[in-house]
Amino acid sequence: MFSNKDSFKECFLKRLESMCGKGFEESTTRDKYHTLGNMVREYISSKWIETNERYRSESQKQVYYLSIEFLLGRLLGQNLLNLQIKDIVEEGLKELNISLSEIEECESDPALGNGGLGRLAACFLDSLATLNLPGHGYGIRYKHGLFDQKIVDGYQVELPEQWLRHGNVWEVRKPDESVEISFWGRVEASTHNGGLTFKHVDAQKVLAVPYDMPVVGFEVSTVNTLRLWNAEPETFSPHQDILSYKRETEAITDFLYPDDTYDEGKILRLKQQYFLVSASIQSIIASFKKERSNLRELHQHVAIHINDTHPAMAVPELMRILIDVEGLSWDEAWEVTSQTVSYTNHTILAEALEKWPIHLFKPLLPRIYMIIEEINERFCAELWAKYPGDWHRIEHMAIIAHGLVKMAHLAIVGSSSINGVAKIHSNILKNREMKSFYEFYPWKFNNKTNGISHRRWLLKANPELTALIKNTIGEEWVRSPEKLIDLKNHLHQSSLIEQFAAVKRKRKEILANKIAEKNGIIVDLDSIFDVQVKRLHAYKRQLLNVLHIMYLYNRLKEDVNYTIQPRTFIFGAKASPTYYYAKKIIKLIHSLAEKVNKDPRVSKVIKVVFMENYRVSLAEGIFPAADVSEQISTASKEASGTGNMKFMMNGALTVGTLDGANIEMMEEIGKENIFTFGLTANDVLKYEENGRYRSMEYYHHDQRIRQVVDQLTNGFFSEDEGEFESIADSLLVQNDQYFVLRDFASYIDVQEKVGLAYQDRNDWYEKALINISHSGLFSSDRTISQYADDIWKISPSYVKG
Ligand code: 8GP
Repeated sequence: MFSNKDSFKECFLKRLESMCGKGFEESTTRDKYHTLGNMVREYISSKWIETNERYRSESQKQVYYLSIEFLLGRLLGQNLLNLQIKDIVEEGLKELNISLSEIEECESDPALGNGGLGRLAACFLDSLATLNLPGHGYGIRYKHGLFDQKIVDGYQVELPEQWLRHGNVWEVRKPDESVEISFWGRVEASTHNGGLTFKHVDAQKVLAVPYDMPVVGFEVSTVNTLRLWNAEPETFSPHQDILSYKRETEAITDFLYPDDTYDEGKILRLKQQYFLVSASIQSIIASFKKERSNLRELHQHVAIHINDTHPAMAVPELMRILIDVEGLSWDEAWEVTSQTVSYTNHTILAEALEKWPIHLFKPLLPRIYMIIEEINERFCAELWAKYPGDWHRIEHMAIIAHGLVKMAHLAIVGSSSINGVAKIHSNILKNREMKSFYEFYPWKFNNKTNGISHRRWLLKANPELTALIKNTIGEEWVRSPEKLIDLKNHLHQSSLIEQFAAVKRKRKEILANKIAEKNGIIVDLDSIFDVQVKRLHAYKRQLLNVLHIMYLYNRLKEDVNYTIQPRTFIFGAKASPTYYYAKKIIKLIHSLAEKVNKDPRVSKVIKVVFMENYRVSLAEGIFPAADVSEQISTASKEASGTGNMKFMMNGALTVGTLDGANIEMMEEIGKENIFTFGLTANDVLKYEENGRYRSMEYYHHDQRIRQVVDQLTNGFFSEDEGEFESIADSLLVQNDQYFVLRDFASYIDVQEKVGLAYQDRNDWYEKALINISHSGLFSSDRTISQYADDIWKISPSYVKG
């Protein structure tokens, strides 16, 4: 191994030859990436082994974080940084005439997630390792992660993502630790010692093979594990049609979130969920049993966290293993299970709350279904005892009702803790969405406001800002991000403001170059970089942003004397492949960009840019360059948001509704350092209850609204007047479910304020620095410490001596 620049160089050259079978001159950048990646993984391995041994010898309580998504992003740069060998490597490579950043570009971006929930899981892993907490991730090794987005004529086209095409240097396949998963078949009951026992027979068996990836803590010796399961056929399978068995099996881990519009897709999704859960629980129990034998004590040594409802079958699966395999009684197993499992809810959107039709569930997972039935019966009996005769309430709270298995109810009943992801969201859960459960189990409910890893979103993404902060307040904040608050003591220094302005400009320049290269659009560095990057969804209201730009366009066209602070509107978003409305919005953004950017006069003042294939690696270049962060969801709908925190940490000012964590950001920085607008969550909830909102009234009474809405269908954008009719319909015919028109005027007002505020340069940058100085609160280290103390009851494990 290497310990300095020279030994690194020597090692690297030798390894390059032996790994790639080529001389240095002939090797490609990818060869170099693979060589370096392998060296780094080797560098990690002794710490990895040591960490596992330490956990074993100290008998520490472990937490296992089960998640159907881990949106990791590239690992090479982050690992180098966390291992503190980035400088050695970068300098060594430079002397060999190789650029580290070029090598990093070669790494594919593991996109094993859709958005917020998956990226949160990745930040959590980073924090767990850095805080020396014994916590590991369990997920699925999808062959194809979230699709690659191509834009063709303004339309989104999806291409299969291929992160494994060139192999994955970080993973270690562990076939010896494979486990069997059973689907289909039936349950056989028999009597044993006077009691009934159950066996799942005639099942189709599938092998779950673990691939372990190291999770390297920052500047510590802890290396935790992310275990990703791969589905493989069993070698000696008695199946007649071996080919279709193989195909069906491999399909389980082929794609992230297959389309579940049709039943076949639903079954596949359900299979994925059970596959993840069963493999993980079996593996957890196996490692528990290596050290101990009394499973009645499992909850004292193990915590299992379910990230949203996708892994909710952890509850019946753990019950199954404890009862059918380990011989515990129902009551013993229930005591252990309900104290081991905890659950986070990430959304209140009805379409995301999973409900499985019994007719699909029961044949696929007969024993699991039986156990859920029993949990449900016992739970309903408890309800009956507390609310005798209140059928309505019991029906509403039951786990199985109306032909459906309700996964959120299962998760709540089977968990010791249920948390939301921002204060407002947790309150909505308690007072509305899950009110009846809160009344029944008040002690289970709590809040854990989300956080982000400042190591990825500041140290790695924005080295220029990192250096400036270190020069200003020293380095303590790197380990303790709450210390960023010290920046506030330096705000009076005009040199700090100037230096920050220079950093921002540099980062805008880097992004502008990328935009020029990818989109062929030249943007003005003096313009406000106004950014909305996130998944495309009606509730996130990219449409409100678009309508505002249309309004500006109209003003600029109609009044030659109308002046505004120049702006570059930047979008990045993927739309779910079958979400037609969202795909139309992407097309609309492109049509608007075409109109604006091609107009000789308007384009001098505003530009519209859509950045293709938004993903973690692209995001790392966008957040540091932003002046304005758009967080404009309909109040009450965005559970927390985490992009808002990434922008804040990089010194962008938020234009936001009083939704999710925006509210807590405002409480931290003060009203004067954020631009809020629009309905509050209470306003929205009231409207939803009383049904008094009429979008048509806003259309009729506000000429500005009428003009932009009409432009959606009057041929303003395209010859095909029907192109955006569905969007116009969503606003008028369907009464604007997300209150876009209701918030339009307020949004225009606040955007005007933003434009004016930007003109006072000093004041703007001071506000930006205030945002940065308070962003430590939104570090995932804070969030994870709270989970560790309040929910999992785990403590750090340090190397002795
Ligand atoms: C997201 C929430 O929308 C976002 O507000 C929050 O910050 C993030 O989770 C992390 O807590 N929710 C999801 O990504 C989500 O619900 N995804 C499931 C539907 C797949």
